[in-house]
Order: sequence, then C-alpha cells, then structure tokens
Amino acid sequence: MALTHDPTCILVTGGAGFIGSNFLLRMVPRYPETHFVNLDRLTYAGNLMNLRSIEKSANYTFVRADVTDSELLATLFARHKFTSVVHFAAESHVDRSITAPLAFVRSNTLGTVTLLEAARAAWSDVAHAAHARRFLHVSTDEVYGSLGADSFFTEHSPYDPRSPYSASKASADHFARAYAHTYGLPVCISNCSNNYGPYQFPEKLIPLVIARACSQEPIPIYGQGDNVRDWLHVADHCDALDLILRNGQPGDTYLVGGSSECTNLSLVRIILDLVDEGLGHPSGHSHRLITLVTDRPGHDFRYAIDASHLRQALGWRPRYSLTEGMRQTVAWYLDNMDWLQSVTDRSYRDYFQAQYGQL
Ligand code: NAD
Ligand code: TDX
Repeated sequence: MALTHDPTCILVTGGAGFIGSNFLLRMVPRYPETHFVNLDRLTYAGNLMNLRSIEKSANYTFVRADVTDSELLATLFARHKFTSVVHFAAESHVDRSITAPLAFVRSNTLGTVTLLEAARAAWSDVAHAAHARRFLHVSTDEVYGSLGADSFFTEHSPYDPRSPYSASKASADHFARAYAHTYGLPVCISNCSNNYGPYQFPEKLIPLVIARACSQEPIPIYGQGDNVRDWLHVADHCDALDLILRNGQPGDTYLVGGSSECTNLSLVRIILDLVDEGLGHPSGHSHRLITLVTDRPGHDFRYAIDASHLRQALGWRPRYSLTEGMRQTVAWYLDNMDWLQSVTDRSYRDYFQAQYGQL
C-alpha cells in the first residue's frame, strides 16, 4: 500500500481524554522518530495520569491550552512546524450536551474551525504538496442519526444529527469538508462507533457499569435497555486512525466500526457477569443492580457501521471480538481500581447526583 503521508511532528488535540490518551500510549513508543505535541485543556474528562508511561519520552510534549485559542495555535504551528494534526478534542458526552449545549458548540464546532484556520494559515505555502501535510478530524457515527433494526451507516449516509452533541460534531465535519473543498486543505475525516477500553471516563455506559457494580450501587439503564450500539475497542480504533493518517486520501471519509452490535441490556449483563467473576461474587449476583430509568430525551435507537470502505481501501479490520474485548476491559478496570476511584471521586459523583439524585 502506498504511503501518502509521513508525519514528523503531530499535533494531537484532546490527548488527555479517553481515545486521545490511548492513541498517544500506542503511537509515542511506536514512532520514536516522530514528535507528538499533546494540546489539551484538561476539562473534567482530561487526565494526565493516563499518560504517565510516556510523559518523559523524548518525542512527547504536553501543552495545556484550549483549542479555541487561535493565537496560541499560531505560535505552536510556528514553533513545532507540525506536519500533521489528529483532532480529538471535544466535549463528548451526549447527556451533558442535553443539559448544557453551548459548551459543545464552543469546543466542538468553534474549536474545530479555529484549528482548521490555524492549519490553513500555517500550511498555505505547501498546499500544492498534499502528501506533506495531513489534518485528521476524528468524528462520530452519531452525525448520521439513528437506524431502525436493519441497515448500516456508510460514507454516503445523509447527515441527520439529533442531539446537541451530534449536531456540534456534524457542524465540525461540514467545516472540515469545506476546508478540504474550498482551500484544498488535506483533511481526512473518520466517523467511528462507540469506543470502549481502558481510561474511559465513568460517565459513559461501560465504565459506569463497572464502577457501580464494584461499589454495588444501582445501575441506570435508559428506557427498556433495547437501544443498540456497535462497540469498537479503542486499540482497534487507534490503529485505524494511524492507517488513515498515513495512507488515507485527502478529502476522503472513513467509517470505523467494531462489527459488534449489542443491546444495552445484553451488554450490561455481560459486564456484570465479568465483574462478578472477577470479584468472586456468585454468578448473577449483580444483575439486581439493573434499574430501568426514564429514557434519554431523543435517544437514538441504533447505530451500526459498514466499514467496508476502510477495509478495502486501507486493509483495516478490528482485532477484538466483543467477548474478548469486554473481558480484557473489565479486567483492566478491576486491576486499576485506583484510577477508577480517583476519576469517580474527582467530579463524577456530583454529576451523577445532579442527573439522578438518589437511585
Ligand atoms: P473525552 O471526553 O474522553 O476526551 C476529550 C478530551 O478533549 C479531554 O481530554 C478534554 O480535556 C479535551 N478537551 C475538551 N474540550 C477542549 C478544548 N476546548 N480545548 C482543548 N481540549 C479540550 O472524549 P473521547 O471519548 O476520548 O473522544 C475523543 C474524540 O472522539 C471526540 O472528538 C469524540 O467526539 C470522538 N468520538 C468518541 C467516541 C467514543 O465512543 N468515545 C465515538 C466516536 C467519536
Ligand atoms: O447511564 C447510562 N445508561 C444508559 O442506558 C448511560 C450513560 C448510557 N446509557 C445508554 C445510552 C446509550 O444508548 O447506553 C448507550 C451508550 O451510552 P453512552 O456511553 O453515553 O454513549 P453514546 O450516547 O452512545 O455516545 C458515545 O458514542 C458515540 C460517546 O459518548 C460519544 O462521544 C460518541 O461520539
């Protein structure tokens, strides 16, 4: 496969979050000749503890900053001469977007446009040499809306965002496409399904279930628990992003999915069984914690991805099955209870209290 881009210095935004930190933990040791600059505002979701094993690496630098800070971005582009941007930084939780949408417009939409502008200004001299630069915008399958029981999202699915979160990401995608079309900025877009794995903040379903099963507290399941998600292990996602960055075609969009569809209720039962096994509880012990609660407003029913474009164009396929990935993930959280406890204490309890009061 022809290499279309060979990064020497990559600006990674949001690298202290869940997917960003997994990406850096894999890529910083994998590419010792490439420098990685992690720009992160360190919101409640950003956590430098995740990056301890690479923080002293010679090819890694951390900058605490907001992606909407255009002056700082210009300084960083001038100083580091970035060849590549991998843009993760975003507000990422749908429920928070329903409570407070403006933060999502600011970070996700304005933040993306500010970053595209910084790249356009810094890379204007090399616009003719598309292989020399790459801007990878990391987005979500939620921009395509909600599916019924059948069919899959493809790169040609119409945009149909239905939550403030997905509307802010869809808007960012449109700007990324517009910069590719209008200015010839070498942008690739990836839209992936629900990620899971180590270092995910326990407001999201999977770490939330593990945390609350460990403390034997009630687990809120929205509606009847029959909504369906396609679960993608974060390591598979990061490897897909690495391929897209190096081998993707500028202007192209790639959908990334785990081919692991599951209803929320079935998934939660699988997780509870694994936690019970790991903690030596009797089989089925934690199922009584499942508590059906009022549905999320506008709750998308089903997401599912046809990843054949990525498979055919770049040879990617997920390596984790849901069974193997979930077993590994639950084991990671049980082995890293200190991490889970510290982020839960940091801000999650207040948030959970505000959402549900006492369950
Ligand atoms: P996350 O919430 O765990 O991390 C987001 C990171 O961005 C945090 O470190 C936070 O401090 C930082 N950040 C937020 N606003 C910022 C700002 N204005 N300036 C600088 N930094 C800022 O999110 P995640 O789950 O790792 O998601 C990463 C990206 O992947 C997001 O763009 C998200 O939309 C996308 N995505 C996530 C999933 C998923 O399942 N988690 C699925 C599809 C797409
Ligand atoms: O307490 C809960 N109970 C519950 O039933 C939570 C937090 C979630 N759910 C349901 C809602 C969803 O159907 O579980 C499913 C997964 O919920 P989240 O983990 O909040 O993920 P989702 O809303 O599907 O969005 C995620 O995937 C796409 C990420 O948060 C987004 O950033 C990403 O773009």
